[in-house]
Amino acid sequence: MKHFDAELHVKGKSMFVGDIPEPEGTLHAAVFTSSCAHGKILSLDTSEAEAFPGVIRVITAKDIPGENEIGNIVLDEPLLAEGTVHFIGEPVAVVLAETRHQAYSAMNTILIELEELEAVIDPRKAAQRGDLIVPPRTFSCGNTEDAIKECTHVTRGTAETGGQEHLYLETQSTLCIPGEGNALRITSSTQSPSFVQKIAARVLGIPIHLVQVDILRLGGAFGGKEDQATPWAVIAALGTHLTGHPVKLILKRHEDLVNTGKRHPYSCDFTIGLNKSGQILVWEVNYFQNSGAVSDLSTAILERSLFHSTGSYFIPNVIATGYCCRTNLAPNTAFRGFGGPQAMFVIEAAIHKASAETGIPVEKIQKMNLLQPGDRFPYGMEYTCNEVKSSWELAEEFSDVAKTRKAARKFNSENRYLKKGISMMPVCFGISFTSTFLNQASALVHVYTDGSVGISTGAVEMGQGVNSRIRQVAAGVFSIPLERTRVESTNTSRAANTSPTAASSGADMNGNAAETACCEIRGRLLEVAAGELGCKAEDLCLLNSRVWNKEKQTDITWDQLVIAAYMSRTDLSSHAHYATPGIHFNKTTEKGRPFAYHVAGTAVTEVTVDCLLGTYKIDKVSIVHYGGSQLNPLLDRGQVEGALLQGIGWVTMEELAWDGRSKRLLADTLATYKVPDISFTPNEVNILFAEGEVLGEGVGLKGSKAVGEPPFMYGIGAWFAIREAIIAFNPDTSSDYTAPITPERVLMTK
Ligand code: LUZ
Ligand code: MOS
Repeated sequence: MKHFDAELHVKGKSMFVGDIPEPEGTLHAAVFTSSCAHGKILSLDTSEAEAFPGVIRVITAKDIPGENEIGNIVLDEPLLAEGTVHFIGEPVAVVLAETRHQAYSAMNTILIELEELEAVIDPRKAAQRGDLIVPPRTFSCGNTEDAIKECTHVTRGTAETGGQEHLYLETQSTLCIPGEGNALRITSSTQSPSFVQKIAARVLGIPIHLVQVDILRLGGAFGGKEDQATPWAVIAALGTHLTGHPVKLILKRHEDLVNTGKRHPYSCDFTIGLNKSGQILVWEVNYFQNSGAVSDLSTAILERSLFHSTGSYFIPNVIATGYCCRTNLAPNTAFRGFGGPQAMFVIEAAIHKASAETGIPVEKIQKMNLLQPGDRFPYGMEYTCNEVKSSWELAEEFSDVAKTRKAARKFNSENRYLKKGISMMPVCFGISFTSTFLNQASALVHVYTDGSVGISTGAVEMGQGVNSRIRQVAAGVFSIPLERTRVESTNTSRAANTSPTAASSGADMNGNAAETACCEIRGRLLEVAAGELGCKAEDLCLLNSRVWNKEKQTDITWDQLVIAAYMSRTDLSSHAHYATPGIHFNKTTEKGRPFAYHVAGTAVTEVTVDCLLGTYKIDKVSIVHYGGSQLNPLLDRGQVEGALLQGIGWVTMEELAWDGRSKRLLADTLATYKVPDISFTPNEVNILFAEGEVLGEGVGLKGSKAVGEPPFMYGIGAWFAIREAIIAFNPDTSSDYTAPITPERVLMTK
C-alpha cells in the first residue's frame, strides 16, 4: 500500500501551515533576534519600529503576562531575552504588522546596544569552566579497573562528530487564531502538540484548556520540531493574546538555519581494552555534548547516548559518562537517532583504532563482539534475540562481502589514486522514549452513519506515513476498504496529554491505541448484528465489508450494520489509551528495562575515493534490516532509504562551521551547507528485510517494528569505508576520528 499523501504531495495539493487561508485581520510576525553570541543588553529601542507604517504592536519580554519560560525538562529557557542574550538567533522582540514585508522592514529598525561577553562554543572548554546544564551522568557495569589488567591491548583515543541541520522542507510555521475570551487555537508545525499547548498556557498565564493546538501535517521534522517548534508557536500565541488578531509566523529559510538548534556535536575520549583474541573487555568513554545555550532536550539526548554507548556489542566492563556542556550556540536539539548515532560512531572509531594498533582485522573484532541472546547491556536489560549477529551474517552473504573485498583489493592494486573501501556497520537501537512516562498514546475513533470512519490520535504526520499505517490498522479491524477511513488532524482537544511524535514510536503507540478503540466499536457492532441475526456475537466477524457467521456470509453489510447500530442507540465512538507494556527504569541505579525492544540490522558500504582530489562516491550499500512482520513494506523501504542517506550526509558532507571570533554560523545558506542530493546518492542501495523475533502482545504494531530512526545509523558505515580507502592509499595515515569526513578533510588527511 502506498503512502496516502503521495498523490497530494505530487500535485502540490497537500496543505501546510502556509497554505491555510489567512483569516481577516491576520497580522504577520517578524522576530528580532540577537546577532551577538553572548552579551548584556544595555538598551533596546523599538520606537521606530512601533511608528512604522502597518505595525500594530512590538512585543518584548516585559509584555509577557505569564512566565517568560519555555523550558520543558530544565527551566532555563526564556521565550524573549531579558537582560542577557546567550546565542545568535535568540528572540528578543516581535514585530506584528499588517503585511509580512512591513513586519520585516520595521524589525530592521530596532536598535539594540550590547556589552559583549565572552562566548564559548567548544564543549570541552565549557566543561572545564564547570558550565554544565546538569551534573555529569554515568552508566556502568562490571569493573573496568580489574578488567583492564586482563587486557593484552589497550587503545585510547578521541572522536568528534559534527552537528547536523534538519533541513525539513517546511520551515518553522505557526498560525494562531483568537477564540472567545482568552481562548486560542494554534496551528503549528510541531511534533509535540501538547508541549506547545502547555507552554503557551504557561507563557500567557492561562489554563491549558483555553489553548487548542491543531496540526494537519508537517513538511518534515526529523526531530527539529520536537522542541524547537515551541518558541515560534508561543510567540504567535502571545501576539494573538495581546492584540486579539490572528498571527502568522513563518520563518524564512535563512532565519530557520540561524535561529534553530541542530544535532548536537560531540567531542569524546575513549579507552577500549581487548584480550589477545580480540574480545572487548573494557569500554570507557566520556561524551562532551555541545548542548547550546539552553537545555532544550539535551539531557534526554545525552541519556540516549549513554544507552547506546556499547553500540551493537557486548562489553562486560563499562564506564560511560556524559556531560551536557552549555555553550553559546543555538540550543541543539533532537535529530533522528537522538544521541544514539553520536555514541555509535565513537565505539566504531575505537574498534577501528584498536584494529589498526593490533593488526586484528576490524571486521573480526566487530563480529566477535556482536550482541548475542542473553547478553546484558550496561543498563541491565537483557538482549534476547539474535538479530544483531544474524543480520551481520546475512549481510555478509547478501552483499557477497568476501568477493567484494577481493575485487576491491584487485582494484586498489591496479589504481594509484582511486581507492575502494568497504565497511560493515551493525546497528542495534532501543525503541521507546527513554523517559518511561512518555510511552503513552491515545486515540478517538468515530464511525459515522454512512459507514465512514474518522480517527484522531496523538500522532503527527510529517511525511513518515504514520497516518497511512493507522488507516491500515483501522480498515483491518473493520474489514472495510482503506478509502472509508480517514485520519483527522492531530488536535489537543481530541487527543490530550500526548507525547511528541518521536523516538520512532509514533506508529507503534498511536496505532495500538487506534486498534483498541476500533476493536471496542467492532465489539458493539457485532452485538447489534447478533441481535438482528438471533445468534451469538462470538460466532460473528467482519469480513470484506460484511458480517459473517462462522464461515458463512450473512445479508448484513457494513453500511447496514452501522445504521442498525445507530438506530438502536449504540455508541459508535470510542476512546482508547495505550501504554507500552513491560518497560521501567530506575534513574538512581541507572538500571532497568527501558526499551520495548531493539531494532537491529547491518549495512555493508562500498566507496571509491579519489585520493588526489579528496572526492568520493558511495558506490553501493547493502542492508539487512530486521523489521518484524512488516505492516507496510513500501513505507519501511522509504524510511530505510531516507534515513541511510541522511546518515551518510551527516558523516560525509554536511558540515556546520562557525566563525571563530563572532561565533556566527558560516554554513547559513544552502550554498554553504551541503546535503546529499540525487547525484550523491549511492549508485546502488539494496535492502533485505528480515522478519526475526516475534514481539509480545501489544508491542510493536501488528508484529511490525519501529523504523524511523534505526536505519540512520547505517550511514555511519560510509565514514569507515572512506577511511579504509584512505588507508589503502596511505597505510601510515594518521588516525583522526572526526566526522564529517568532507572531501576537504580527505584531501588534508596525512
Ligand atoms: N525524544 C524523547 C526522543 O523525548 N525521548 C527519547 O528517548 C527520544 N528518542 C528518540 C527521539 N526522540
Ligand atoms: Mo525525534 S529525534 O524522534 O523527534
